[in-house]
Amino acid sequence: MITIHNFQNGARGVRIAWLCEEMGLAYKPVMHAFPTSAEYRSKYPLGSVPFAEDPAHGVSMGESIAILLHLAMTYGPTSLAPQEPVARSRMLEVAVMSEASLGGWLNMLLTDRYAAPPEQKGGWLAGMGQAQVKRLLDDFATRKGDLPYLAGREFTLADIAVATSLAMWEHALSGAIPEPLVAWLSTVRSRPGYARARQAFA
Ligand SMILES: N[C@@H](CCC(=O)N[C@@H](CS)C(=O)NCC(=O)O)C(=O)O
Repeated sequence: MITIHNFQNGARGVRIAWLCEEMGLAYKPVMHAFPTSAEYRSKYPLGSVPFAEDPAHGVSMGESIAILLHLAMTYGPTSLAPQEPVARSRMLEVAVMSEASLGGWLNMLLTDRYAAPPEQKGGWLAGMGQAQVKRLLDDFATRKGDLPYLAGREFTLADIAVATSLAMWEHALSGAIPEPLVAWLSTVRSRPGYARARQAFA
């Protein structure tokens, strides 16, 4: 049984539960308060979420995209992580971008909005962050073009990765979704696995 540690409604933990739902993998959701406890940090010293345990394979790991890839590689193959090199490269590029590029700016904006002292909010870097997020969302839209999904014709873990990043952008940062991504986002969000994954951490 895979254990997923997360905050209540934490989008990055939901993305792991969503992949498990899509793959039919059993998982146990464990909810933590912020800041995380000393007991949690004894398992995962960074103290952030998500963190996953997969005891059947002796695995304990953080970084949500790495966890998605671990699960897809260990319990696949499925169309969520295509084998064909071109489709796979698109899936990997978009999935990694969702955290290495988009997620970094989202975290900076979340810190500015919810943790920065009032007199320091909304500075030059926050303006740059807003502009960079919009640039990345436009890039996702360009990559998708007329294709149904971000990495091509199939729904993949890249769609899960970006759709959950967009939940942070839309709901925690009041960000707008660019028009070319609206229909795609609505389609992927209507998947029953997404509703079940959100429910697990509600
Ligand atoms: N790149 C990491 C980001 C993890 C992250 O920033 N998690 C947030 C919650 S979504 C968090 O734990 N923030 C509190 C902290 O870092 O102490 C991932 O994808 O797992």
